[in-house]
Amino acid sequence: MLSEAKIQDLVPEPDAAALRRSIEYHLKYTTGKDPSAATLTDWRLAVSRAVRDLVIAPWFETTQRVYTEDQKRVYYLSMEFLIGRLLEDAILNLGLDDKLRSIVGNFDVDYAALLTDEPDAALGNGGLGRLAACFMDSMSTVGLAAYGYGIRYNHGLFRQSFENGWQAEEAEDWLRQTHPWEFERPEAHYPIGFGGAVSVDGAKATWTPAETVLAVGYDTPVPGWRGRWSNTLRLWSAKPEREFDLEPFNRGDYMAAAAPSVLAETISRVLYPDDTTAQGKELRLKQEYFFTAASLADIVRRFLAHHDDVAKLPQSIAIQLNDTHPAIACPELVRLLMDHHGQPFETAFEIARGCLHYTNHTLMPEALERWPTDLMGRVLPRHMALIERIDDHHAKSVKRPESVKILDGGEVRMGDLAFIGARRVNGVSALHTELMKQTVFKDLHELHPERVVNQTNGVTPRRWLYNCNPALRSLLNDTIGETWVTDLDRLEALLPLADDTAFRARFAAAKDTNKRRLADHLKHSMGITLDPTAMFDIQIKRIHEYKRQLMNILHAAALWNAIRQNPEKNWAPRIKIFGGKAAPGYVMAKLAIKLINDIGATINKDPAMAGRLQIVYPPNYNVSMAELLIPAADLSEQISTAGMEASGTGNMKLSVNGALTVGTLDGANIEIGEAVGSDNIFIFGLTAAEVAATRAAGYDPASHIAAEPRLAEILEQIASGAFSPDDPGRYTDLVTNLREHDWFMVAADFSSYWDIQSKIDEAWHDRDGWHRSAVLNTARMGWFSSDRTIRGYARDIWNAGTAY
Ligand code: 73E
Repeated sequence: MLSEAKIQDLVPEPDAAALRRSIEYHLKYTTGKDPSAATLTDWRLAVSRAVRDLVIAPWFETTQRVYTEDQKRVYYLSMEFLIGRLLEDAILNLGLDDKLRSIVGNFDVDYAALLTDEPDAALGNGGLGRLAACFMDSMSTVGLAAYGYGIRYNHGLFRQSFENGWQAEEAEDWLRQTHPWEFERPEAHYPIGFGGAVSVDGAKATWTPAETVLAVGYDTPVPGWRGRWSNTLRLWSAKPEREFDLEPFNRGDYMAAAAPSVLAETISRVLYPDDTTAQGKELRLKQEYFFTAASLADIVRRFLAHHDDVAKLPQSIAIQLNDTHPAIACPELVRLLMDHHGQPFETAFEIARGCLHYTNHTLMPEALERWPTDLMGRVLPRHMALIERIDDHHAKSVKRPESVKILDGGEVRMGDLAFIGARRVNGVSALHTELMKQTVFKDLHELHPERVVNQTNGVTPRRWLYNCNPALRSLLNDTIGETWVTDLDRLEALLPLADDTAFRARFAAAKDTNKRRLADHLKHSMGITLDPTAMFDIQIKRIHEYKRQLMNILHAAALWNAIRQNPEKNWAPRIKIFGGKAAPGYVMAKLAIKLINDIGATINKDPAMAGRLQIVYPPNYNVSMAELLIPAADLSEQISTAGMEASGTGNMKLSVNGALTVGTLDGANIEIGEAVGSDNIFIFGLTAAEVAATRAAGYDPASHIAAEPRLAEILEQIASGAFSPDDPGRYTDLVTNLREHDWFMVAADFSSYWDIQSKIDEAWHDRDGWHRSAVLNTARMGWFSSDRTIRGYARDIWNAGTAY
């Protein structure tokens, strides 16, 4: 372990004068600007570079140390890293907030505006991508030798706006200004092949690809808390092998001359905007192979730089596959070991399996990746042959081969490939892991009972408490000191204070500050007024039928009816806030957005709702918006159909910031409920087992609707165009679907949801009781730190050490 003195040396606290000089230096010599001509962005880049300089020493130190001690390295392969902004994160991490605020102020630059000038790095869709970002933060904070590998998309997740209540999408462009956190590594480049043919000569196969692109690495240092350790995130960008064809240029065909670069660069151009849905597109398969192959080439090169026996790979490295997106890693590693390092198939497969681990994130059939064998064979002929061989090899080694084939009905089932090629397979919450064993991986689990383990997700307390909630951060630091930042269980010291009136008042004041901060923001960005004393009832996540934003907005409409019928009742004043994007091709999700906006418009313009009920849906929910919304939430909506949300991580962020959860017994909600106690969470609805049994028995939504007049009434209203007078038939299909199919069981759960929301109204009126529960949520959520999750992976899966 590094001594404290050594840590200080690594990040020498710069005095204000040195920091100021560094900013001036970068403005002048890196950007080439004079202060009088500098734009806000010029200043931001100069400040970012001055801050970045401070993490270089620990970064070199970590790399050097891992190398000299030959530590086991962990490689986290993920198609998505949903990072968000980096500058404020780095500033708070290094404890430079006060200093920089005053230095930047002295330059006559608005510090807050400078921080928010940074575009979000939105290289992910939702929970899976954000988990990867939280893990990078935790792996550095606990001092684990790790590299993240992914794709440097030119365009991250699209920007969302609303046009007349409908979602509209616009390309995102985070790289338009220089991205000051990355270092291009032109020397770290690998040719990646596609297509072509394989020739076999005895035991030796030679793949001659038809096209080749270059993967070029871009490195971002990822400093752990106080910069005491720093890992690397390496993102691959696709470049042409040759920029330009001279022959067509000389003929005057300038478009054709540039063709190679256009073709190659398509591969890392844009993030597929689908969350929990598999895209069977050739380009997607190419993206997956592109970054996986580049990462493995880099990993093997680094290993061979100081080892000579590839059979020892599993002792030196552990590779984690974030879902099946990089599952081609198994045949690719086998290919490298056989075709480049002369290993026989069986040995190659065992070495590969010794290195690989697979995290499953969803059981939904539409999310499970399957590639047609003809597509796979065309794009990756050598891999297709190896997948067949792996399938046969596995089938021969087990009793019931027919039930566990990777190749099925002309398709490659990537989940099965990932499972068979992995040492360990994990789910992301206790319930999800159990369901994995009982459903999609039932047969494989029976054959390999030691393989499946659970690692319940977590979130980084740095970004999701310390950074996003300054009001609560100072209260916590004043009350229990700062150790909670790297040891979130310390929040338990708050437990006795839940009954302390003075502390509760301060806790409530912090929440109030956050609600006012959000209200100010929405005033400026949307021109709307929010009453900060109302309950902020928040549902923020991707729009998906299983997450049931629909049930939430139906509840709002039912509440609207009930309040109009009984305006004098003591309703808890509520502001329902929605945030989230729909995949551009997901028609039902986009219709749900329009319905939220239609019902919202009707409610918001009804004077009888003033001070009682309001609907707010700010467009373009992203990491930065989450950082504003989460600390301001009173109520956290986690209402997925039980059995469908693998874990959820927004649920954790909201609870640790003192929001009470209304939720189903799904994903990590169950474990959150166990942690915070049943008095401090509002659980409702069918269980996963009941959902399965109801479906098996033949679910009939109509009977539930008939038994719940509130639901029947709003469905009537929606179907008759009460919220869409401009197009009364807009929701006909949506309502018919609810009445006749309702796969996600909105009708079955609605009464239970209504009842629990009424209890929530009552609980709200007991202000002391509410605040007590809020304190207990924060106090008992320590276990949901991603530091705990990462220590779990290191111990149970990677067999890797941590320095802290
Ligand atoms: O429950 C969440 C989970 O908290 C799950 O839906 C999400 O992963 C989170 C982190 O574990 C997830 N995303 C995807 N699958 N599961 C996914 C699938 C395909 C493309 C993009 C994302």
